[in-house]
Amino acid sequence: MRRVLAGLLVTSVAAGLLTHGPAALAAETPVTVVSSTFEDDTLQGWTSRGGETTAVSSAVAHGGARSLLVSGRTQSWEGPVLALLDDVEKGVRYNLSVWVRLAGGEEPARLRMSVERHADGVTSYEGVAGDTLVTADGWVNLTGGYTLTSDADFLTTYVESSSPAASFHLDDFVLSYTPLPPIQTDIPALRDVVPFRHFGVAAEPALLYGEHGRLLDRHFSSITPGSQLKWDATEPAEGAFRFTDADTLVDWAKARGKAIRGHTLVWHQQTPDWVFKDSSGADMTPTAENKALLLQRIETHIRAVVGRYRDDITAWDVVNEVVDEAQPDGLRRSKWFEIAGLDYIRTAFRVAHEVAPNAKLVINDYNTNVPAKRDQLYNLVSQLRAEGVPVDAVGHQMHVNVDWPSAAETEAMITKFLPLGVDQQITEMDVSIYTDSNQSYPSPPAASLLAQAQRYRDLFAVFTRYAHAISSVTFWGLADDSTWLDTFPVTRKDHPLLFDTRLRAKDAFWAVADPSRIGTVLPTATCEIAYETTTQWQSGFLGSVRITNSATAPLDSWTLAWSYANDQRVTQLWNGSFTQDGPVVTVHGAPWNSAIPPGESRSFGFLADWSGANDRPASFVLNGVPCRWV
Ligand SMILES: [Ca+2]
Repeated sequence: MRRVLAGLLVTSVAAGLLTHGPAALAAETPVTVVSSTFEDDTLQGWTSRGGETTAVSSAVAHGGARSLLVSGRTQSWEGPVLALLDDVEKGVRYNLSVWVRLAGGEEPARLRMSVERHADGVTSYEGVAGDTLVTADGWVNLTGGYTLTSDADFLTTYVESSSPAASFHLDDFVLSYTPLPPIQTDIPALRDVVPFRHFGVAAEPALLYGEHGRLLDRHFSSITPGSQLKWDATEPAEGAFRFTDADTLVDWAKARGKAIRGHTLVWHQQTPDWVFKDSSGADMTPTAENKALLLQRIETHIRAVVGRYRDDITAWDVVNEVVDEAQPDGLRRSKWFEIAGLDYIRTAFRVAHEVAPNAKLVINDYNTNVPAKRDQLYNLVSQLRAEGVPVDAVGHQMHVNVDWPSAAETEAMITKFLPLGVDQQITEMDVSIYTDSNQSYPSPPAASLLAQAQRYRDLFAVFTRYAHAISSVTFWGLADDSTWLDTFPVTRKDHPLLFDTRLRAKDAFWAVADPSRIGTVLPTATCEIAYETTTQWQSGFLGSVRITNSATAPLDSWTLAWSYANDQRVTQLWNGSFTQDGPVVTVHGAPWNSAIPPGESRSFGFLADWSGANDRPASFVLNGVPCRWV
């Protein structure tokens, strides 16, 4: 499994896609906790991280007439920093947003925004917005989410640059959060209605709080720590074991009587470099000596990690993604394999079984519904079990999409392993709304969400038919507000899970809970927006927007909001009035076009400045309700 990213690039306007009901709508408004505009000619709490100079500047501004200018940098980590400890509450998901621009004459550079946290004498650096190309020609928005998940005694946010010397401006920083509505309690608890012994999600510490924690607790009977038990988290340096984050998840689950899946002991990713260095510190080559050293490291690692949770973790993904059907022998050419051959798998299972004889030991992989891969995995499991290697279960990751695989392919995946008498587990399920890397939807099309529900329904029908052979079903994430698919295989918003970005049950939820109700939560689009750039020139453009009332009731008045992804600024608008706050434009209808009868449309036009790029807004919200765009 790949890493789950905590960061989620959602603006305050886009955060409410597909939520319905008064409670959800009332909670859509973001609450600003901190904002920095520098219009009072002070630093507003910002300081320098190092020896650079931080000062208010009137050379350029994103909003108003002033910005912050950082100059005299000599180190990449030098940059403006703001203390947040007094402003941030544990367990709340915040959005951080700031506009940056290089000082005049600077060569383009990559800037990023991060959080620095100190706790128990340990310093952590957590990314909020990744490296983003910035120039001296226009403002660029850095934005991302952050949740503080443990007590801290120091917490700051800062902006730095890959280019040590670049001087840059910063303006319109906002720290905000959008309160979540209470979770639905009038829907079935999934763990009570599915036939599987364990029904779980991959969890991060941020999911244990507030409404996320309540949703997780209500519907699921098992968790899989998403990244906290991987080798790079538990043994980043040889013999230096670290269990703080894993303990947080394990303790939470134990206190609520939930099962815990361990993920993962041996994988070709997220393994520190030191594991593959020989005794002199050079990269290992395939020698008998190096093989012995590598197997010894596997044994030491597994004894420590599995041993710590011997009484708590009921299943372990002992090895992950070891099959490569393109190889004649079906075995992935990882460093593990190149140095130790199949013995790395044998050793991992043997030691795990010695330490935790009651845990189910799993060989976990993706695309096990592809016949060539499935058959190579079958051959490997057959061989290992014939040798007496304690492989108890096959893990099917099930990272699939709305079009694939079919129920028949999935049934063939399950039935292939039945003769071996092994347990089977669905370990990382999600159903992407995308079927190729070129697609990117500003908001999830209703047809995709319906297809997704039907896919979940068909695949769960197979799992249910073979529930006697499947002890566990786990999703790779809790809700659509945070999924690793937002950045894999490309960056775009995905919606692959059972709950939406506001934690409301989707049709995909009903596909699992009660398929007869699929379609009952499909959004009834009440508005459609046509947004057009009519004319565009070097620094400006002319735009038009048409709003269609597709509901059955008349609209007496309307307020439309959207959020620009680039540095667009509306300067004039007709047939309405407007305000712009950072990227968010809000338009009220003029007296003569504020009423829209059902089925009719009203339009307005505007003039705006742009620089860098002029992408259309990702989403539109009319009177607090997301619209369909056409
Ligand atoms: Ca300003």
